[in-house]
Amino acid sequence: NPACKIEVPERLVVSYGALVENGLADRCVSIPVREATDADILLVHSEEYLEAVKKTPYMTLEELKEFTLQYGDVYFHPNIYHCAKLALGATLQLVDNVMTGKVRNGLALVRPPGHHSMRSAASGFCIFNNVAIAAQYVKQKYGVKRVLIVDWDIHHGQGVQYSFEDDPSVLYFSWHRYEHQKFWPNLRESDFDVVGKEKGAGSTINVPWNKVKMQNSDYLSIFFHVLLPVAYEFSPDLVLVCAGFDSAIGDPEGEMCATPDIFAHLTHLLMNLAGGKLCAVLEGGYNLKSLAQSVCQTVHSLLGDPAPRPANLEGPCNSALESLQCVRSAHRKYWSCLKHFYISVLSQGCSDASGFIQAVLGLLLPLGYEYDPSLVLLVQTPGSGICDSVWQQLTGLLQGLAQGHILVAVNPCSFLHSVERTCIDPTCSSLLGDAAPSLGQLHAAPPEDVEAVENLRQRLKADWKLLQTTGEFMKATSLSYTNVTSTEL
Ligand code: Q9C
Ligand code: ZN
Repeated sequence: NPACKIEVPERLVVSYGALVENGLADRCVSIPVREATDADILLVHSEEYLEAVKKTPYMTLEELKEFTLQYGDVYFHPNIYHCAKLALGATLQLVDNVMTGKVRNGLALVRPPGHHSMRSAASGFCIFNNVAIAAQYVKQKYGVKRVLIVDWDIHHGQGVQYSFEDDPSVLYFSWHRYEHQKFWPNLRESDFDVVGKEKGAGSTINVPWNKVKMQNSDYLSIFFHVLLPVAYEFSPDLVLVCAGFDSAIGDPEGEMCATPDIFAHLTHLLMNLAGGKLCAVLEGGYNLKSLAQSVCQTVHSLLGDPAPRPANLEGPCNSALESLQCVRSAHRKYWSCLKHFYISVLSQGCSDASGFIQAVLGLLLPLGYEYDPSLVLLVQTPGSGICDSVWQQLTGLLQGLAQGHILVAVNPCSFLHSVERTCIDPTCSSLLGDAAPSLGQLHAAPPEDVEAVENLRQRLKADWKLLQTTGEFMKATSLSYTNVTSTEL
């Protein structure tokens, strides 16, 4: 199928080759692959579909073409059933090794990709839904309570969304090229107002990109103002990434302009969730050069290397701000972190973890990324009331700035304390690259300081573009956004 001529074996050859050339492959633990079993596949797919795919290795070319016709933008090579079992098996091997603590995190370099395949249908180069099955697998095998799936591929992983639309234990986030439904797979259900069903309402988060050429600032703004606040409130036990790199510059499908460096930051920003348990699984990425560089940036961060200074952060474009605003209002009723912007750092004396984290994500990180310092100086003052795990989250997140150049001045009392306890100081642990312990599910932050902090944000946002969450479009179309609260306006 000519629509599929970009999903080629060279994608893995160049990705792995770049890891070897940059000395990254040697620093990783290679995990042996296995073939997925029928039971694994049936965690998400139907028996009829599995039986049909099983027959493809024995079909003639004519029969394969005929079989393929019932699905969209996918092909069946006689070997693909075998490859799809290895892709899924590799994903599950990674998840097993992360869950049992044998490795800290990892990237599964696999093809065919998975996020478009549905219960009874192949789609968009995908046969079995590697990541959706991995989420079901960890819930069943390890009793994991909450899984976050971050789909940074440039296409909407509709297969993942359908698998979990009524399941509150799996939070699915996807951004995708949408262009008001003009872009493949052209689904109404990829829009921002589709949020999940029944008990799962609020646990599907769609960020449609209605223009091409989105840049680093657009991606970071969505992380700071949508994904990260919700992810910290959700408090996952495991983070799975549908790691498609067709969202990087030069990709013929995505046509976006984010640079490969951005994946170092996206990865870094997710690494303090779930105690650092993160499994990235390759999805798309069709510009071989951009793909290889993006894969290296992701692995650098997974290995704990400092991230490069983020390039050209000029603030989000208006179309991105419109999407951001729409997603936030669609989800305001499900996530307390979206009800207000920055909360409760002042009079509460930082004793409230959820308010503090919201302020860090919504105010401190956007300012820090835009300012682009060459050194971060973090001072712990006595009596700040910041508990160890919150302090570790802060120290971890700030290491994404200044290429990881950070100098921390700790409160001498807490230092003495930790020597007595003969356990490692939380600051040292974070500087050594350990993930911060999970904060647990965050409750709604107390509302007292909303007004004061909101005033501060209003004053700062004229000069700091990464603080903006509304754009020029609001002036022209504010009347049509009737569910936007006055706080937001
Ligand atoms: N211009 C993944 O990235 N459309 N799948 C192809 C050719 C299908 C993408 C149209 C794109 C599927 C995993
Ligand atoms: Zn894709």
